[in-house]
Amino acid sequence: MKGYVEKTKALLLGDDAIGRGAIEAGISYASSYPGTPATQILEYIARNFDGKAEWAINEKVALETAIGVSYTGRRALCSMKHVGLNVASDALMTAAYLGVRGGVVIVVADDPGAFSSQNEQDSRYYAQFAKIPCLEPSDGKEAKEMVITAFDLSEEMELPVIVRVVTRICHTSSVVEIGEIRPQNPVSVIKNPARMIAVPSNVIKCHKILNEKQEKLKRWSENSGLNKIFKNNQKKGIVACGLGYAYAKEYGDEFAILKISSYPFNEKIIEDFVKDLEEVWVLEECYPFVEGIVRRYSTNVKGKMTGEISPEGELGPDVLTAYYNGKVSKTDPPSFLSSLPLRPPVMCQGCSHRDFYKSLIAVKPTFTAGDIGCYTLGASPPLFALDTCLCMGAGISQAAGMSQQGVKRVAAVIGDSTFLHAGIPALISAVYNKANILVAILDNSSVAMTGHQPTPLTGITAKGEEGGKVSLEEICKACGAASVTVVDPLDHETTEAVLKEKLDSEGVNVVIARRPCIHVAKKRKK
Ligand SMILES: Cc1ncc(C[n+]2csc(CCOP(=O)(O)OP(=O)(O)O)c2C)c(N)n1
Repeated sequence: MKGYVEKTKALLLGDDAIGRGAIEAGISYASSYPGTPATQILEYIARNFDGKAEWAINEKVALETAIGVSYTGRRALCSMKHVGLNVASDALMTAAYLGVRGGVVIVVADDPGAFSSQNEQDSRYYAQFAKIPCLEPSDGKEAKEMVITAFDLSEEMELPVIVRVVTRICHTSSVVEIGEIRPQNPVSVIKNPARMIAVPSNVIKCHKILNEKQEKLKRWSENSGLNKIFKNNQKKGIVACGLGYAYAKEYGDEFAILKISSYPFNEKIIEDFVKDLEEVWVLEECYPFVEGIVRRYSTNVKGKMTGEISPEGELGPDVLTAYYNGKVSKTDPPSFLSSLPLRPPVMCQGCSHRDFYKSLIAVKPTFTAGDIGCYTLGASPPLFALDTCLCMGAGISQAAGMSQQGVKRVAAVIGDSTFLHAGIPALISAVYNKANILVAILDNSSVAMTGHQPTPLTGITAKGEEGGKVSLEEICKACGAASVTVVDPLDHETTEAVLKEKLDSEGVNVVIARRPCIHVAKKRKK
């Protein structure tokens, strides 16, 4: 096990602690798609767990596979970054209706401050939307314990359970207790159509069962001890959710604290807490999810809805001090960050994406729809080579949309992993609807952006073993591309000539710019 280990204690990164929690909970399976800040959870499990730990092709597949494992009666962990839950949400909403057998825990890592993400959405709304429980730890130590609790809760309620963490928990280390590893559940396959087949004749009954669980879930929160009041005659108080509790403790003498770690909860605890308080703060990362509830029980609330705390960005440990010193305005970054130099990401020296962009710029597309990965940095100066970036897989569809309105010489640029994740349906749709676009797939043999994870194109698994291998050229041909041409982006002359020809051609033409990421190439040489 990586990290400093002393008898039954270890200093572990938050993500590693979560991975350890899942192993101790007796999982039989773990699945994920890379995404900062959640990536290391699966990497830790792949290194330290003898059973199956897999990179799925996207988050929806990861969750669906976990549900399949649950149908064998065994426990499965599924981890992802917050926007990954958007992709998995179709499976999640109905899985909540049908329920699970073996425990299914979904660890979702939100990214307040959007340090490495396309937005700063709040996953607690997904738990509420799906009517399932959500546990929210305040540090890595709690995260490990809550993953174990979440598996027990999942099996008790027969529901998937979300554990919501944030960047500062995933990427900071804390001392965790190393516990025993629970034996895995035995495999047992039981057919139960009424709870496994979401057809109209079943879903209303399933919805009723889900609705009936809601009161039970609130009672569970109440009895769990995870939501707790610390009050000692103070006149001011803080409702602290998840990481907010770590910040609230900084003000623990002067402020009473209500720690919230389990949703849904009985609102009586809020009512009891705010009674007699002259000032109530709500510290929660991302959106004012709990603040809206607190405002129903007190008129003395300070938080994101009234601007005492910035509704954008992350909180930071000095959130209240900054307010009392008159330093907070809605647009300021947290004051503890303003003292640090900005370090925007840049393309690595020698990155072949830069070579590709040189050729693309030279052939002057009318418009270039981009996507998400290291190659998104091509949108920045001095290249200015991309005109859009929305979500994974969107570039091909956006380019097709422009082409359908008669815009000529439109290009889409997408990475190999992003293409497999969400680009294939977009490519098929563009072919089917007769778009005229150039699709450039930058194949660098890895998911470089998130730390060089392997892809099915490399045929290497999350555990570094040999897996099945798929061919990018064959996929593109099977999708009906008018042509598929492979170039080496370092060969500027050929790349430029091919791009020029394909930009002016009819149909959907795919150009694969293939060159392993320099870091992957270095590792392979070693
Ligand atoms: C739904 C979703 N899942 C995960 C991510 C995290 N993520 C950003 S880019 C990317 C893939 C990058 O790999 P690739 O397309 O091969 O491009 P590269 O970085 O290697 O150039 C991932 C996994 C995300 N932004 N959105």
